[in-house]
Amino acid sequence: MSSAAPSRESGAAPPPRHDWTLDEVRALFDLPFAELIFRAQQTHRRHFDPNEVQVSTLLSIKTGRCPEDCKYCPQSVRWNTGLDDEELLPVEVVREAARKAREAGSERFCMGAAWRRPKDRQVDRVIELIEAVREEGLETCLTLGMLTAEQAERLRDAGLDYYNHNLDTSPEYYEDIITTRSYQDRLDTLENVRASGMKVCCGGIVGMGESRDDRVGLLAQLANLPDHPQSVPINQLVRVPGTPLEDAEPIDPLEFVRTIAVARLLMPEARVRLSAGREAMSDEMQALCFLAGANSIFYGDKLLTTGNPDVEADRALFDRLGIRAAGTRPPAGS
Ligand code: SAM
Ligand code: DTB
Ligand code: SF4
Repeated sequence: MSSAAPSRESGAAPPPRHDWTLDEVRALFDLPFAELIFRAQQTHRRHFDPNEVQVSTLLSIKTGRCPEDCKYCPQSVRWNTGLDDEELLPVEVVREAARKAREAGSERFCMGAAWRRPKDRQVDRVIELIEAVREEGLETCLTLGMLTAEQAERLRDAGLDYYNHNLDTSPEYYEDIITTRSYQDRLDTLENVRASGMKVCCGGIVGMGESRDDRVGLLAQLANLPDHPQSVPINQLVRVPGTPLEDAEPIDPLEFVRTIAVARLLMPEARVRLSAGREAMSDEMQALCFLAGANSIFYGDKLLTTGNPDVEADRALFDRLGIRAAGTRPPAGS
């Protein structure tokens, strides 16, 4: 074996569980840091190459004036965040953005719209966008808000690979954050997406002033879904001026790393995405997150409306850590 080959954990992996109790998840969070990270890294190596990270690019295809009241979100019509609103983007603009993302090395193109739920005629327009992105050779992901079963089936038929819909936080903390759609509404949309056969991208946000028990509750909800989401974005709140959470107490960085590690242990086969908030993280903290089992990021200098590290910074980070983007191969002989 060449010295650059990652050591993989051998032995049969236990089957994924869907019956986690809150006490069990709490006990993982309570482990000494070194023990938690070691276990997470062991689990990670059973299922993934630890030196490979999946990269996706985000584009806001419809920006601002959202009727929902999510307290973290710069796009809610209720908060004055100085955002430039934009109607649904034309297909050629989206195609061009997808082409650039592919040229930069991105594998998946994720499009987000500031809607509560799309109307059927809006789904028609979005299907044209899916087709254009597919023609550029990228995997596709959408996040449009709540979906009916029929809409999910139409998107699946158009070739959509992933649908992102987050639970955001624990059921207990949820009403402190959003009042215009319920936790159950979210579970219903997730069920519609799952039943359509599309892959599910579902995670949450930390650093919103929630307690550790809320982080425990969020991860237990995700892990106890009928199937684990294939992709689990863990967002660190981007504190946008004008939103009610602009002054939220930042989360302790090591507690964030613990959240990643517990997500990896609960959902061993999922891509755990180190999602929003990386601009505020040091290289060292991101390295710890990868060590804890994160293996996906957003790539490109913008998320939906807020900033993200630029491609050069991420290339330099990957080089420092010996990480390569999924879908790329190391040079022969290395
Ligand atoms: N409107 C759709 C919805 O909410 O279902 C899709 C777009 S919405 C912006 C997608 C996700 O972005 C939210 O569920 C939330 O998890 C995340 N998000 C929004 N604002 C954020 C912020 N300031 N910091 C971190 N994550 C954020
Ligand atoms: C997810 O969990 N995070 C992404 C994606 N899914 C759509 C969105 C992050 C948004 C951060 C705030 C913004 O840029 O507007
Ligand atoms: Fe609207 Fe989505 Fe933002 Fe909530 S998170 S306000 S639903 S765009």
